[in-house]
Amino acid sequence: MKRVITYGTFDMLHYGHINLLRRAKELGDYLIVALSTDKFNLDMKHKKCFFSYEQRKLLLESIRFVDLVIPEENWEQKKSDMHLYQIDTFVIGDDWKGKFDYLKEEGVEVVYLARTPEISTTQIKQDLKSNK
Ligand code: C2G
Repeated sequence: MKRVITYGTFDMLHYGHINLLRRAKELGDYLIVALSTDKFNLDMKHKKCFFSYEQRKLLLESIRFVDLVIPEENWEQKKSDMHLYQIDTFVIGDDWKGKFDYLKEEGVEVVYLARTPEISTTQIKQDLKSNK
């Protein structure tokens, strides 16, 4: 069984996130999503989420591509996660291209997938604000 993992905030879930999760699942048989906690988002990613961790987790767990949701609490956990969850492939959007190549040393394949253009949580918030 090929085990794939990805990491993210996934706030205000949209089709760009779904495109990523669908393609991530296509790379294996079992997809784990490490979901950024509210504390990690606030303190380290400087993101204030619209939905709480529990609400974002519920949404992700409802997606048929997703098999398990775990907390992402810091930048450093990825290395140990690869072994803890016996990961074969790490995947993330290409806005992170090159940033996680060091995980190859843990024996995992590292894949950067093209982002879906024009959609982002920030864009949604801006459009709503300007009544687009
Ligand atoms: N994404 C995408 N297309 C978009 C928007 C997002 O493919 N239009 C992808 C991102 O590249 C990422 C995933 O969806 O792989 C989740 O996006 P975010 O919630 O913005 O994740 P991010 O804040 O980049 O967190 O340790 C890694 C970080 O936690 C990644």
